[in-house]
Order: sequence, then structure tokens, then C-alpha cells
Amino acid sequence: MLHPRYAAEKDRLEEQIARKNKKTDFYNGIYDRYEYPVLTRESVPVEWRYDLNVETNPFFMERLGVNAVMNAGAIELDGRICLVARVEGNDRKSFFAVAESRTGIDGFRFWQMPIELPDTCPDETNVYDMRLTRHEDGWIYGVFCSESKDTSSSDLSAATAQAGIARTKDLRVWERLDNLATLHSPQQRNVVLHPEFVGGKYAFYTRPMDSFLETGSGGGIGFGLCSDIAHAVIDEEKIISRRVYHTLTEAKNGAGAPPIRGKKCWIHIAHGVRNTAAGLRYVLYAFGTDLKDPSKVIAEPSGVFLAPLGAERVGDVSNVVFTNGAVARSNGDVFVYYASSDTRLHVAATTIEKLEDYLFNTPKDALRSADCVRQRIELIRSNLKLMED
Ligand code: M1P
Repeated sequence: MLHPRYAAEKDRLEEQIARKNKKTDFYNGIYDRYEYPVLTRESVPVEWRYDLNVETNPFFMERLGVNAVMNAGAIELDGRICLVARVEGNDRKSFFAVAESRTGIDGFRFWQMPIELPDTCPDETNVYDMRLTRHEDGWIYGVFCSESKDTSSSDLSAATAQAGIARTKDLRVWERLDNLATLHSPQQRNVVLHPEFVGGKYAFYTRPMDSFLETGSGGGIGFGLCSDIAHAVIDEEKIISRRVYHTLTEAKNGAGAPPIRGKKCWIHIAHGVRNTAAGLRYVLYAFGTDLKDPSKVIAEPSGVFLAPLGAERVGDVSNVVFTNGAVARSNGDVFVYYASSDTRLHVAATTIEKLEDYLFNTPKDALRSADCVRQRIELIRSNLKLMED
């Protein structure tokens, strides 16, 4: 028999799903932020967490709790916005699950079952952060981090990160392909597949790393080509968005959502990391690449695109925002899904037109205080002149 408490928990979830989201009064002209996260641990179906049977679960205890719902791949499918979220169980293992919404800003509901990826890698301990790419070859690809224990090290925490690749047509049936092999980088995370062929090849944004946490000699976001997606091998990675001293990418950076095709460029929203006395700080930044040659950066606005604010600043890994999914609709609207502090998922809404204005008209980082203040004085002077006229 169903436990009597089930109905109350289910009602609570339904109330949360029905709640309309509202723009906050945050303003920067670039995007709108929303009051409520689009997905949290409370968005997860009751049936995924509780044994509903009153005989086997008389106290209606959570048997398989969920700790966080975060970093989601995003795609529009049959007119709905679908997120493939990273759902982290109380056991610290993540899995993927689809949540869909009509509006893209609220009403996200998980499908009945989480995704069960083909279990092809016996050493794989954890999977997370799927980027969804609708490729011109007709498939939807999910590229994600596949993490395994590093058995060659005596350090219990030592791990290796690889890019797993799976493909689907409907987000329900998935085919797992070989993990990406990058011949010159021992580890990879934050790998993204470009939506179009480049010179007849599949193009990946990579993030070469020497170890699991440190990018080491890896200079930033790389770009590489491969011919066979089923056995993807990249022999050469060209760094396209470098880590730079005393900028937001100093410690590391990584590609975010698959790039969005704009009118003037491919729009990239990535993350940059710097070290502070309080630990690593993750923010989002943006850059644009050439429509014909997506490895060529042609717009590089200075500074932060989006940083954690208010309650977003606190969570399992505080002071973090992270994106791996955005959707551009045919009317030019763009939803950027970002997680805060590795705990919950939010949306920022903008348009392709605004993003391109931001990319091409925000000054570049002048890299030195003296030059940065000159940029600002120039702005103030021209504003004062305008006010006098
Ligand atoms: O904890 C912040 C993020 O850390 C990792 O990103 P990166 O590889 O750039 O350090 C990822 O594990 C990501 O999931 C996480 O949100």
C-alpha cells in the first residue's frame, strides 16, 4: 500500500513545478536573471528518492536521497526546452536525467526515468556535465566527463578525467561511442562538440589537463579535429582561449555550452577560474569566433559575463557559477543555464542580438591597471561630453 505521506510530498513538488518564475530587478542590459532556480534537489521526483510502500518504509524515509541538481546540457526538442541535468545522489555519484519545460524559465519536470547510458567502461566511477550538441550529421551528441580512479597513484583521491561521447535522436535511446582520445593531453574535461563539420571533420573544443584538478601546462581551451566520431582521436589541439595572468582565467578555463551560431560569429560562453584566499572562484566569460573558422577568436570582451550573486554564492562548492548548456530559439531568444556553487540550476535570458553587441562592443581587457583606468576615464569623458551637449 502507498504510504499516506506520499501525497503531501508529491503536492509539494507539483506546487514547485507550477510556480511562475519572475525576473529579478538585477540589471546590466546583457541578460535577465530570474528569482527561482529552474532545477534544485527538490525538483527530483518523489519516486526516485523514497520507497513508497508503507510496509517496507513505515517512516517514509528518503532511501536514495539527492544532494544536488546542477550543470545541465540544454537543447530544444519538439518545441520544448530539454535539460540533461547532472543529478548528484547522496552517494556522491552523478547521473543524467532529462527535465523539460515549455517556457525554458519555469515548469521544468523530470521525465519518468533517469537516463541509463550504456555501461561500456567498467572503470568509470562517475559521469557528469553533459554538453548536448545537435550536429549537422543528424545526431544529438552528449559529451560528458567520464571519471575513473587513477590506480597508478597511491593517493586515494587520484582520478583521471576523460571525455565520454554518446549519441541519441530523442534523448531516450543512447548509443555510447568510444571516449575521446587526445594524443597530447593525458586528461580531458569540459569537452564540447562543435555543431557543424569544419573542413569535413568533427570539431571539438577541449581542455588539456596534466592532472585531474590542475590544467598544468594546458594553456586554455583547445580546438581539434577528428574524422571518425565513433572512435574519436585528436592528434593536435590548438589553444584558442588562453589562460592569462591576472584575469579571470588565470587558474583555468573551460568551454561551456556548445557555441551558438550568431549573425557575426560563433558565440561561446565559457568558465574562467582564479585562485583566491577563499579558494577557487568560477565565473562565466564570453568570446566570439569566426563563422567560417571557429578556431579563430574575433571578439574577446574583457571581464566577467556572469558571476555568482547573493544566495548563488553559497553551496557545496561555494563561489562558483558553471554553464554547460544554452538554447538559442529561432526568434533569437537565448536561455543560458548556469549552476551556482555546484548545488542548483538557474537561467539567464538574453538574445543573440544582445550577446553579439556585448561581444563586439565591450572593450578588450587592457591587462594593466594603468590602461584599464584609462579605458574607464575615456568612457566617463565621452559621457560627460554627451551630458553637456
Ligand atoms: O566545482 C566547480 C566545477 O569544477 C569542475 O570544473 P573544472 O574542470 O573547470 O575545474 C567541474 O567538475 C564542474 O563539474 C564543477 O562545477
